[in-house]
Amino acid sequence: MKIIEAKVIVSCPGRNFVTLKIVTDQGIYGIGDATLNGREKAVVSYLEDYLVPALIGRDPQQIEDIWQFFYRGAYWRRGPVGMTALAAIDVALWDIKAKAANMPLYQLLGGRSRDRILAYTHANGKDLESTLEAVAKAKAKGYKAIRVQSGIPGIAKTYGVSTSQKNYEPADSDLPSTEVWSTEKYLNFVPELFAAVRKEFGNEIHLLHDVHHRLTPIEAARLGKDLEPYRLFWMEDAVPAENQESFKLIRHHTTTPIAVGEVFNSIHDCRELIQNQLIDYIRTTIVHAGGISHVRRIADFASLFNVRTGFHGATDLSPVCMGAALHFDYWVPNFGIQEHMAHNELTEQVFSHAYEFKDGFFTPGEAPGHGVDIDEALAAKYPYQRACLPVNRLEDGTLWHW
Ligand code: CS2
Ligand code: MG
Repeated sequence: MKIIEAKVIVSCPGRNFVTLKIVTDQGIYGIGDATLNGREKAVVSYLEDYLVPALIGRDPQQIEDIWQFFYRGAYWRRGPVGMTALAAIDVALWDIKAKAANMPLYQLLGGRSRDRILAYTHANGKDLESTLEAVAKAKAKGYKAIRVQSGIPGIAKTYGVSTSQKNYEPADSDLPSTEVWSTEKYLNFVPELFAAVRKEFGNEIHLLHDVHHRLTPIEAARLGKDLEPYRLFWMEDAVPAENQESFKLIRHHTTTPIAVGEVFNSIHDCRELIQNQLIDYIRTTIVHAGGISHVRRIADFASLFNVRTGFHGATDLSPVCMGAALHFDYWVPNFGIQEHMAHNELTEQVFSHAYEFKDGFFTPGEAPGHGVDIDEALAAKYPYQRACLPVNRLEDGTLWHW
């Protein structure tokens, strides 16, 4: 079997997505997600100018050798752009291999380890009252796990809170918009938020929260302690995770479970966190961490240290990534939970998928491959529109973590 074509499809059905389609001489093709929110064109160039020319003519069955060629052979290893480009190739090749074997991808990985895949969704509101309403809506849709984010009294606009009726979309302007942040106001409010959610909805539902990289380790330790009475499923991205060592301080002070990793792109970003059991869930995703071949290594390593998977699944990860992730979730022994922010109607039209949601859980579907496809003609109707993620400043103007 030979790769005869690999094309990069950029489309913006309400938000930008980059999709790689690899076509073989036997008519089988595979697709991979290559979307990096706010940096899409960088991945397009990395693929079109450097990786795709070296892909043509290769045997698509040699998934591992191709992975090593583009990782070890890159010289400039790791990083979100290169590892997202590599991930797209990897997922497309796994899609081809499973289609050639006429089996759903999870069977190729080792078969299913569970009957269904627990998912969590987002509930957010501009204030406490509207956030409680959003939690009620998510619960009514059948979710058993809900991420709760709220506007913070005294802060005009903050991460995770939609400013319209549409789903929250952080890449909201051509150039970075500026948000203002106050750790004090946040730390004063969040325990009150979760006290209100638990009072309203009881202890049955899993509650998650995304701090989004904004605290120092001791502040994160304090928040973790303050949230212990509300028994969160996890506290996510409490601190910027370049300094893996700093998680020792958080771990020392609180039993609130810790999740991190959506911005990681290789096992080296999380090795210390995992082997020292400083986290409970690893969130590296198939689209940003080198694809199925590399995330499988991360998950297997994590299984040695009681760390479970909790893949990132925001709307800026396309249905192709969601499909591949759900096949992986179906198989992986140390599965934790899968994030699911519903894509908009247009995206659902551009990307058909075999995965299904029912009563709080997903199943990946039985179609050969990962079960997701792209309607190229429809995708072509929605041209790319640059959209960048915001920046964040403290109230005194200091540039802070977004
Ligand atoms: C968030 C994302 O879903 C999450 O956990 O961290 O919304 C994240 O902000 C976006 O994916 C960034 O593009
Ligand atoms: Mg997050």
